[in-house]
Amino acid sequence: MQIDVLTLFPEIFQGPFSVGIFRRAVERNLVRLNIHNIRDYTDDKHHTVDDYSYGGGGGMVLKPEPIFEAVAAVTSTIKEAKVPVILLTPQGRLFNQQLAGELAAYPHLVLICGRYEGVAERVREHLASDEISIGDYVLGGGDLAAMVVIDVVVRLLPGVIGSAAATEEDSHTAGLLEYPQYTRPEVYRGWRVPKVLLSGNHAQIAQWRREQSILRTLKRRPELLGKASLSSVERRLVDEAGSSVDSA
Ligand code: 9D3
Repeated sequence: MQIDVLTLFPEIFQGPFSVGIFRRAVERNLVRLNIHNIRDYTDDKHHTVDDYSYGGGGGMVLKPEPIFEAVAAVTSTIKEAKVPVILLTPQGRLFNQQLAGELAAYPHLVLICGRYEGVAERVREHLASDEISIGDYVLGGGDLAAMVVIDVVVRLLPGVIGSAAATEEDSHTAGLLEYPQYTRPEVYRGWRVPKVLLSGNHAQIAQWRREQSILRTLKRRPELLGKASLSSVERRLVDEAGSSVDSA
């Protein structure tokens, strides 16, 4: 997958993507990340990227011209007919794992990061194919939102996460919170590891973990259980525990 990002702050994309899983994915040519400075696509002496809002009030608005020019420059090098051009904006479709899955199916993405008080409406109307928000809180700009989207999408690309087992486990536990995890020592400051985990009985361990996941989800994020795929036995566990959620 190739990802092109248009931003006013290219520097902030350097850190997170030069380490760990993402870096390895780049080295193995599973993903290519190109960061473009919107300011490079201005043609006036002062490289102006923003302007006042028609009608007055509010703050500055990102001008349409540099963003249109930048997208044209990027897409002119791409052969696919339909490249999603995604505007990160608080007004967008709420990002989640499902939307990440949809984006991961494209060979190419273009992400536009806004700043200031907003992006010219004509970018929204006539350039962006999609608008995405990462949650109901106010960020300083779209850059961190784009980085979140990239992080989540790239993990879904084939071969990026090492083992098929990990991805399979993810789908098995989809929609549930994680079970408690323990490592050595067996007793730390008097806190013991649950006995079942030391038993060596893998079927029993799997069952305990599954149950912990379900009960923890019920207690902390009950709304997730609607979409999770549970067996009829597990549904009954939820219904029984649900009437006394404190026990979870
Ligand atoms: C009073 C109007 N403000 C909207 C709440 C203006 C405004 C504030 C901050 C407009 C943009 C921003 C910067 N945020 C983003 O560009 C952004 C964002 C976000 O703030 N939250 C969640 N997802 C996203 S995606 C892009």
